[in-house]
This record gives sequence, structure tokens and C-alpha cells, in this order.
Amino acid sequence: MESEDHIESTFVMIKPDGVKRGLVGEIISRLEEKGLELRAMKFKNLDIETAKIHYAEHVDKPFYEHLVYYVTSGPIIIMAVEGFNAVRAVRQLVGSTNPIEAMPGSLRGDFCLEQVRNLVHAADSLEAASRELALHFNKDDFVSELPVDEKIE
Ligand code: FUP
Repeated sequence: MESEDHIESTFVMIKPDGVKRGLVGEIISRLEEKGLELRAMKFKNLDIETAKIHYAEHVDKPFYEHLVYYVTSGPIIIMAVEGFNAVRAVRQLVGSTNPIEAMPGSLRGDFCLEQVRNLVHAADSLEAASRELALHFNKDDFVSELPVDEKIE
């Protein structure tokens, strides 16, 4: 469950269709324009084992195998994103799971049509965010909170 009104870190993935369609810049811009800050980022292919763990809650669903296949089918971008109420803020920017129900103005509402290839994943709770950040990142992947100009002597 999300706590009210404080700085949070959340996990965001630009899925293979987002990368393939050249929407990486647009998606990151939406996060930055909202006021959220990047704390870690990787461009990579997701291995099947990690994909299975990531989507373990869906293991019994009919779409699970296809989901794992799809998310490992091409390069992805993974990010740690920080900000005020970041978990809920990012979920709002991403929009509903089914793109047909996602509001225009949200990423899924504006840029996709299909439920599996729905462009971007964002953790849906603080617990999920912690679990997913720990699954995908190491401690030294995260940058410091200091603004750049404070580091320059
Ligand atoms: P979300 O948190 O919005 O990504 O949605 P879920 O965790 O419920 O679902 C994870 C992924 O499974 C979705 F991105 C798309 C896929 N999915 C289907 O393919 N069919 C469904 O009926 C539900 C989800």
C-alpha cells in the first residue's frame, strides 16, 4: 500500500514495443516534465529468469507465458524514478493496463492499443516498487541525490 504524501522511489520499465517504436525519449520526457527524477537507468535485454520473477504474481494466468516471451523479445529500458508520491504519480502517467480504457493524456492512452504490448510497466505499490528495484538494480547503480552543480568545486 502507498503511504500518503512523501518522497518515494518507484520502478519503471519501457517495454520492447516502446523501445522499438522510438518512444523512449517521449516516455522519459513525460516523467521528467512531471517533476520526477531519474536515479538509475539501464538499457538491456531482460533474461527469461528475471522476467519470470518480475511477473511471478501472474504465473497462473493464461497470458503469463506470452507476457514473459514478449518482455524478453527485445531491448528494454529500466529506471528508478524518484519524487513526491512517485508510485501513484507514475501509475497516473502510465494509465490503465488495458490501453482502450487508459485515459487520453496517459502514455498508454496516447500511444498504444493492445493489452500485452502496452508500452510501459510501473510498480503498482510501494512494496512492488521495493521488490522490483531490488530485482533489477544493484546498490551502485543508483546516482546520488546531489544536484550536479553542488559536486563541482
Ligand atoms: P500493469 O500493472 O498495469 O502493468 O498490469 P498487470 O500487472 O495487471 O499486468 C501485467 C501485464 O500483463 C500487463 F502489462 C499486460 C499483461 N496482461 C495481459 O496480457 N492480459 C491481461 O488480461 C492482463 C494483463
